[in-house]
Amino acid sequence: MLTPQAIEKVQDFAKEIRKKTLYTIGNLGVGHIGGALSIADILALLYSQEMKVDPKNPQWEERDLLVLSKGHAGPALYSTLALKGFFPLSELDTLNQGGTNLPSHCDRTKTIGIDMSTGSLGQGLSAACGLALSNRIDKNPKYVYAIIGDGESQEGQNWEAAMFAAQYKLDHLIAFTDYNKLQIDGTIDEIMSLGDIEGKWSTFGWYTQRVDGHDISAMHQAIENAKKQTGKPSMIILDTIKGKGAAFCEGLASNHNMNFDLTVANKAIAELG
Ligand SMILES: Cc1ncc(C[n+]2csc(CCOP(=O)(O)OP(=O)(O)O)c2C)c(N)n1
Ligand SMILES: [Mg+2]
Repeated sequence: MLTPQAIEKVQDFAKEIRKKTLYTIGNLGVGHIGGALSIADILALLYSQEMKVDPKNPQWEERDLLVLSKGHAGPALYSTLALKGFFPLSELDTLNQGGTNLPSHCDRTKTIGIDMSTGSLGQGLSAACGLALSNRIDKNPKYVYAIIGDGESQEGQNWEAAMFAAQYKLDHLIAFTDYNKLQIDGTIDEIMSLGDIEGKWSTFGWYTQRVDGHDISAMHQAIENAKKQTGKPSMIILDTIKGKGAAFCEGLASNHNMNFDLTVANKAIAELG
């Protein structure tokens, strides 16, 4: 269990991630703000409490890995990595500009601290399975974490990965579904409902939990539970709000890839306190 002080620290980190993400996308003028803000809390928890990482030694063999399969949320991960000291905060000013190390979608060949290139939805969980299996073959006990979108879950390749991970008993793979109920064109339920999403993952052989994706303590407990499982991969469904924490976009179906400038961003940053 995390102490109240530890929870507060993670919450503060999540707030800083939200502020930097708002700044970075506002500075560029356009970006995937909704899906970036919905994962700020899980990123803060992973990078401050759960993952073994060393910003001074980003290729450390024993580090845990993250596959941000919904690679369009890259700016939230870049903010997290910059705040952790993987690269200078000033690099955030270059998001998606010519010659940048920070493209709009994650690229492991460009950005220090990014473990897998993503952005073509549906592929990240398969990559995470491969990493988890190869770590086991190498007798390296590190964990592989993956974050997939709820709209992304409609991609069939996820379900092939689901079968694979269960078949190979990938118990050092812990995946999250960012269940923010929205995709590009509207709600998940009106476009292609995930139905009984917990039942689906359980039936595919995964240890499945569902928690509030903005509740640090509940997510930490779920990760602890997942680590205790042997012989099964874990899926943690996170109930989240797309655009969480910024009044101008929170919960809006139109917040997927939004145009907004620094005036709007700075107002939202000030409101976060
Ligand atoms: C294979 C593929 N098809 C389409 C896209 C374009 N695309 C980018 S984000 C997105 C919607 C994803 O929705 P969801 O997974 O719910 O993400 P979030 O709500 O977190 O933004 C789409 C269709 C893509 N990146 N890859
Ligand atoms: Mg979504």
